[in-house]
Amino acid sequence: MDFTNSWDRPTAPKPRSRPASRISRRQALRNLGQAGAAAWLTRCAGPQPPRPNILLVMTDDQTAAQMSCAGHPLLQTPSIDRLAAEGVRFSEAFCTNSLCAPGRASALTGCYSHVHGIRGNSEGRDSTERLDPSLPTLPKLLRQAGYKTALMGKWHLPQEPEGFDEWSILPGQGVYFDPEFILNGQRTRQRGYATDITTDFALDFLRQNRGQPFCLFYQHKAPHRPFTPAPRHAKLFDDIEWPYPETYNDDYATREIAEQAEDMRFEISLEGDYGDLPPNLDPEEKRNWIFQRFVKDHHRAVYGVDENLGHILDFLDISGLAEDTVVLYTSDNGYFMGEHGWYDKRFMYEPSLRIPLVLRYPRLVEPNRVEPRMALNIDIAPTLLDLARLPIPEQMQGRSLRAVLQGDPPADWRQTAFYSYYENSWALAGLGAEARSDPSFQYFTPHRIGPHRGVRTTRHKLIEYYGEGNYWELFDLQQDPHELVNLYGQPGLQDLTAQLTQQLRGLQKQYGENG
Ligand SMILES: [Ca+2]
Repeated sequence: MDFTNSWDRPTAPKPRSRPASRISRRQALRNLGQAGAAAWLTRCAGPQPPRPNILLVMTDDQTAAQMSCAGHPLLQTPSIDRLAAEGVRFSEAFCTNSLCAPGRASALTGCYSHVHGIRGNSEGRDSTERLDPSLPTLPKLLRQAGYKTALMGKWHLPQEPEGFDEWSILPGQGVYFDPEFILNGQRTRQRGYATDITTDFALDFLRQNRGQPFCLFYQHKAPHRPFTPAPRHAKLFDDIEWPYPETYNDDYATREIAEQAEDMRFEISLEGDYGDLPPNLDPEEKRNWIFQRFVKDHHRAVYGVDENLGHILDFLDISGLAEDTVVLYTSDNGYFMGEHGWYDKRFMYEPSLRIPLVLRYPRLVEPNRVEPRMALNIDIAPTLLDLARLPIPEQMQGRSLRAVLQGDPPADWRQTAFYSYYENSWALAGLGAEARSDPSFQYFTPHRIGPHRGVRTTRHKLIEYYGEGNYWELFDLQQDPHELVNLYGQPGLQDLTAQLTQQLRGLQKQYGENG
């Protein structure tokens, strides 16, 4: 292990040169036209490739928009872009419960929160939650099949990792600088920046295990709050004013729950994070200062992730592993970056619901494609098992994306996505409807967001806030992509509402979710 990490280490400490053949191949991929794609398909129809290595890259609170391959106007993510250019980017990928620990548990198990047991962040009153140990998980199954398995970085589940031969994890949320890590059960202080250290652990594992099938969970704390970049990136974007989202000054008209969600407003909840907040600012100046700072730091932290991902991809190239390694890039949940005047996640609204999802596997997947079919975080485990040619356990509720990745999606591929957020659901216990509908009733911190569930189709979204007086929202995402006009209860929409409600109840039944 290299313990010499410095916060200000040079941006390219790993070998960056590659054999000429790797460069030629990537260039060839970029130049693939229709004829090239046909040749690719012919190649994919050949003999079965060797069993692939698995590299799961998971960030924390990164939005689907925070990638230059997704059209971000300011942030440059050349490493994620490489994966997208050499693989498939899912443009409609969603989490199923927009929160850290539940998202991680869903990726491990292929199950919804109410099945794997982690509904909240396992903190405070939710601290008794445990991942159901009887469930099959991706690392356990791969390990049983002979893979060497490892987990490096953020874990955030309330019990020790299982199914991994090696693990080096941040305790809980972890910290960015000189963090404590738990190495196979032993606590040890590391020197440096968490994103760099996590990468060094990952590279060490790859160097030592390149000769056998491996599965590496490479999971970053970044860009989670307090959104702290490496000092070498701290000045990025300093010379620009970050553009304000269209919904920055949302008045929450027609959305009562959103109006009540004051703790989601960054000027209310983030002021304490910034000791260098200038004095004597008026409220609007203060609000804008905090927005500029938090949104820039968040993107700077993603910059560090992308830079480090580049070192990992370079290593796969240099080692000759790239062709036979499935690389899946995602985040545990989406995030509000000032939309609706908010930070954080939780709500089923689009910025929080959407996650980045990019997969590269040169042996089977045609490069440079954007896939618009719906993918969910519960699809990750079944997909990676399927690509490893292992059976998918019945308990997994997601579906393998393999056929979708190969451009031959099943005719019955999902047209609806089910979402359910629970944190604070314990606050409902023992409270009748009368108490919950009392205007003075509030869910507890953090964020005071009550439990809700919903269905998203390719055009509409119906949300049921069942903990707050049976409040509903209906959005037409085609006419109202920013979800500003709640159509629920409007004349002429009874049939649509009934259809979506039926779909929601059908999905609850399908997944066994009863609140
Ligand atoms: Ca998260």
